[in-house]
Amino acid sequence: MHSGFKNLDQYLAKYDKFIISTHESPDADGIGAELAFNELLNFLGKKSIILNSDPLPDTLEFLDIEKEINILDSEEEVPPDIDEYAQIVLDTNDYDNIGSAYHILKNRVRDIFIIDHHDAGDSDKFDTNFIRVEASSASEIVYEIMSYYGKDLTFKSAQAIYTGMLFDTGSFRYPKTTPLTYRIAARCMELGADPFKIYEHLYESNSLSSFSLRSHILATMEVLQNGKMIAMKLTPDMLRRTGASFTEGEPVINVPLTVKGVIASILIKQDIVGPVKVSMRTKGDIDVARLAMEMGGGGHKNAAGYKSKLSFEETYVKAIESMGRFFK
Ligand SMILES: [Mn+2]
Repeated sequence: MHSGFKNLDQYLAKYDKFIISTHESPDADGIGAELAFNELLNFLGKKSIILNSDPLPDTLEFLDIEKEINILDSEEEVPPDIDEYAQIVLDTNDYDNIGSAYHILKNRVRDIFIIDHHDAGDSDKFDTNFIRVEASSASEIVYEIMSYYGKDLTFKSAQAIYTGMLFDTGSFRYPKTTPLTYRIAARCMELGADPFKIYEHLYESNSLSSFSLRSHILATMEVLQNGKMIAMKLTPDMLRRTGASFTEGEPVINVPLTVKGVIASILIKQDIVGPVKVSMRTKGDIDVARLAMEMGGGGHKNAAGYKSKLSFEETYVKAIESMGRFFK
């Protein structure tokens, strides 16, 4: 059995009140895992609050049936008895990637525990948390944790876990998709998760402004490495012009990989307020997780990213340069 179960067991036994958080710009996996995990904590008789740094995207609002997700954007959201809470972070092991839910709460919560499936490099985070890099998604790990505690899924948690897995596996395609992933998906479906409706919520509910943003991003494409890599930009100016949100632009990074022969896609991006970020998506053996970690970020073998302290244009040039190692 994975050592994470024992670590989590000990952690949960120590405390009665928990704050559940995921990474900034939360995605379907982070949100799905949080909703299911919150249900588990309630089942175990614990008090818990979901507190995230950023609001959930409109496309994911259907998951939050009982309006359990709170945004930590000011001191008012911090529980008065914060010193009695321990924190559980889902779907990231990089503290810098948690945002205000980390920066406002650190040194005030009693402890912090990670449940994640991203590569944590050579760190000792594996020893005391629940990090299973082979898992398709944090949602899949939460499903296993719920089974371990004998907690049956409700419609709400089944839908949340299915959505998290669907999103993180690129609709059950990416390499970490296993027979177990499909078995969990089947169980979620038996409990009412509707594949057609969930897909529609995630991928066929885009706003017109996001479609316009997509056209701006695609227009910046630069073909590199003899057609094997494509680089694109998402700028604050595009967001102002189209009225679309940053999170609506981020998935455009996947589009170049639909082109035959393209094995790497990079997107240099910046929200209206915030740092310049680099996202990388690859196919096959191009492992960008380590590259991202060298730059202070993280991720998976074929999907990773980092933040940059350089200007947008300098970052763009450097990001392309650093990918060169894969094409020697
Ligand atoms: Mn994930």
